[in-house]
Amino acid sequence: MKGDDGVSDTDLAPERLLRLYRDMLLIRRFEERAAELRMAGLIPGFLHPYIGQEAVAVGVCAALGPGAALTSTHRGHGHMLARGASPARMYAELYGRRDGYNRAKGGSLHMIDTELGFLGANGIVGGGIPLATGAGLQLKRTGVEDVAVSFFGDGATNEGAFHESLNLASLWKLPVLYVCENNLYGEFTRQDRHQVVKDVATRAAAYEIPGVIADGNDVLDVRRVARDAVARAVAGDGPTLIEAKTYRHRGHYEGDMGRYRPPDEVAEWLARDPIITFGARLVGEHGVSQKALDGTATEIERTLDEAAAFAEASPHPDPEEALEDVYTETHEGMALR
Ligand SMILES: Cc1ncc(C[n+]2csc(CCOP(=O)(O)OP(=O)(O)O)c2C)c(N)n1
Ligand SMILES: [Mg+2]
Repeated sequence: MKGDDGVSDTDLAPERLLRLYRDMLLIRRFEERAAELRMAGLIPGFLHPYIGQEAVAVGVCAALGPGAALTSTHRGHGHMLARGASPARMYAELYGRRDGYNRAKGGSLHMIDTELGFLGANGIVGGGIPLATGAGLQLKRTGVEDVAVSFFGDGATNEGAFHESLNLASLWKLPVLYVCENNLYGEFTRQDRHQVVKDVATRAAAYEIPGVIADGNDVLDVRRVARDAVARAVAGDGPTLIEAKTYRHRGHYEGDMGRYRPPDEVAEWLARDPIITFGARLVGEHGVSQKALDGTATEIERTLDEAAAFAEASPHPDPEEALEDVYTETHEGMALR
């Protein structure tokens, strides 16, 4: 299968396993430090931390080749980092600086890197789902054996865009992975108060496609399920709906204390931290040394030190740049640029 390493979970070398650990920890620390930088006044605007859900982005991206197309959500930093984005350019974008991925016009909610096939975070809940469907259609029309992936939350599966997309993707057998990260909440509303289904995966039945549940706190389980879905997609058999059961450790956005969640529920999920549990498995079952884990953590701190310094040193865009790279029309329909 194109881009896949063809290596089963049990055969993954310790270096590959350590890489998955590293990618998850990078996301965790990127987000924690972003929260601190925001508190220090260096990052303006909203941040929706991906903390707790790292195994989903890393597990799915580990199953993809370089030609895949991805769409994301308002909680998108983890997806972009798992795809291999530069933390320095991401921080620069969050700081609102010229060296940011989108020269400060994207920010957290609309950061894009088309070179990575990352078609963007999205402030519109469910907004990335039709985009990935369109990317899947393009792959199919041009005969490219690769996949499109859409990440979205449980809340997004109540949007019309989700249902319309699955309907057409099923009908046209598009090579798309629909990855629902069910973190049990849409904003401040618990899942059982915003939808009747407990398992979002059951919604696949309406479109006669597979609906598969993954342990979203287990990076290897997510990778396994994603690999199966990629194989099905590139074989021409159509899309798969993956539901990754997971939890966000913090509030909906930085500043939300998340008090609407029962403390025992939070404690239960914190005990299943995807990074801590995977680290313990690496040491206990895969012969990875604690020293290697510690070295990985040190390397990540250095990378993020440099990333934050890069962002801070990057100039603010000139006000005149506001009209570059945007398409605007006046009310008379006259293009400004
Ligand atoms: C179309 C639309 N409706 C409502 C909102 C406000 N909103 C932002 S995030 C969010 C909750 C989304 O929940 P979910 O899809 O489960 O993602 P999560 O935040 O849990 O990652 C809502 C309702 C929005 N941004 N876009
Ligand atoms: Mg949710």
